[in-house]
Parts: sequence; C-alpha cells; structure tokens
Amino acid sequence: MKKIVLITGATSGIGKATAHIFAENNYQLIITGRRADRLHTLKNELTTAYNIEVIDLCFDVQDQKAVAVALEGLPTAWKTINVLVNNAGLSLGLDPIHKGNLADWEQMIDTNVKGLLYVSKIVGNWMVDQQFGHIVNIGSIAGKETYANGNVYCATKHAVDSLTKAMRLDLLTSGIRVTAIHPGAVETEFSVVRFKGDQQRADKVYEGFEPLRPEDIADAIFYATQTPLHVNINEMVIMPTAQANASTIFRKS
Ligand code: NDP
Ligand code: 8X3
Repeated sequence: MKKIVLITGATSGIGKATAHIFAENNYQLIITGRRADRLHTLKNELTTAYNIEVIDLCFDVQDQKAVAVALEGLPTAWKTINVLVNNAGLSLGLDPIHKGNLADWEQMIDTNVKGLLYVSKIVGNWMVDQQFGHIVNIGSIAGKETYANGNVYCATKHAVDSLTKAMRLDLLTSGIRVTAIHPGAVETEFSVVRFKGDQQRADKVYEGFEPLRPEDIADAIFYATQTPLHVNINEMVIMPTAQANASTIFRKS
C-alpha cells in the first residue's frame, strides 16, 4: 500500500513543488487549494508522469464547513494519511499597524492560523486513531522574527510556530511526528499575492540576489518526512545564502 500525503495549497509555489517530490517518490496524493482548474491540471500532470493516484479537493481553508465536508468525504482508505503538509497561506499588504487593512488581517488570520487548525483537527484525529503520522507546518522566518510592517503576517506565523510546539506536546503519546519548516525569501506567487497583483513590486522583492526556489523547500519537507521513525526534525529555518535575517538581504544590484 502506497503512503498518502495531503498537501494544502498545492496549486502554486511550495505546495506544488512538494506535490511533485512526493509524487516522484511514489506517494498517493491529496492536493488542495481554491483554484479548481490548477488542481485538475496538476492532478493530470502527476498521474501521467508518475503513475500514482491523486485526489484533488477544491476548498477554502478559511471555511470550516467546507474543510470538514471535503475531508470527511474522502474514501475511507484515503483517510489513512501518513503526511499532512499544512502549507496553504498568504500575506496581504506591508503597512504599518495603524494603517492596516482589516479585511487583509482577517484573511491572513483565517487562512494561516484558523485554516491550519481546521485541517489539523480532522487529520490529527485520524492520525491519533491510527497511531502514526507526520504533520509538517510551513511557518516562516516571519514566525521567528518580526519585521517592520509585517505585523499581522508575522503574528500568524508566530502562531504557526507555537501551534507546532503545541501539536508536538499534545500528539506525543500517539507517536505522531511534528515538524515546522521556516523559509526565508522563496520566489513564488507569494509577493504578487501580498501586493495584490502588482507584479513590478513583487519582482523587486527578489531583485539582485538568488532567492530560494520552491523546490528547495520541498526537498527539506520531504527529507524531514524520510528520517527513521524515532527521529523527529523539530524545525528547519532555511534562508537564501544572500539573506541573513528577515530584513537583511545582500543585493548585488
Ligand atoms: P503561493 O502564493 O505561491 O502559494 C500559496 C498557496 O496557498 C496556493 O496554493 C494557494 O492556493 C493556497 N492558499 C492561499 N489561501 C488559501 C485558502 N484560503 N484556502 C486554500 N488554499 C489557499 O505562495 P508560497 O508557495 O510561497 O506559500 C506557501 C506557504 O509558504 C505559505 O504558508 C507562506 O506563508 C509560506 N512561506 C512563503 C515564503 C515565501 O517567501 N514565498 C517564505 C516563508 C513562508 P489557491 O490560491 O488556489 O487557494
Ligand atoms: C515569507 C517570508 O520575509 O516575506 O514568509 O515574511 S517574508
């Protein structure tokens, strides 16, 4: 029986690269996201390239009911999940706290924190019943440091850091492994989303240095899940070589 991985936010960036590496390594995949067309395309790519089975579930992690309907609707055999990658997330805006946009704050909290919780509660219960599993939470350097104007995004990623530690404690006696991966700058759709479609502003984020690629983070996620069962990688903080901390990047141009 092939192992099963569930990846949230698989339509782009880190989640999509993670889907590829698990597929290459013969896992069965459950891929999720809000963009159904992208999920279908990825499903076709993966099933054709790697001869594996893939289920695509289109839902918004902010919607508690939609999360429950989608996950509870999985065929029973697919609920034996070996690896959950809580990757869906986003940043919106980069403004001082007194100028923040309330709707952006709500969306970041509802996605990065509450969405992660909704998925983890359901899948975590299945893992406790089966007494195995591995939860990988995608945090950020923004969950380790707070940078100017990063306020609410940083707070949500600090929450992911804290929830990772909480999961490790609460799931300890069930043999479930819990890992956080905290990347620095990764070139994905992240900045286009943060700047609401302003591609020029997004491009500037990655100018003059070599950012991480989504595949770099996918490699780390996969590595963390392949260690012997008695080994838990608690966390990895992974930065571009040109980035020293959340706000210090050496740009050559
Ligand atoms: P992308 O924007 O490329 O991908 C984000 C993914 O999250 C997409 O698949 C998107 O799918 C999904 N997503 C966003 N909101 C929701 C939602 N409400 N419901 C379901 N899925 C959602 O960015 P990245 O790949 O960079 O981001 C992945 C994770 O990595 C995020 O948690 C991010 O915070 C984190 N991260 C990113 C870094 C970076 O520099 N890029 C650095 C550190 C951490 P869809 O739109 O189809 O719903
Ligand atoms: C993404 C990295 O530095 O833009 O989480 O917050 S950063």
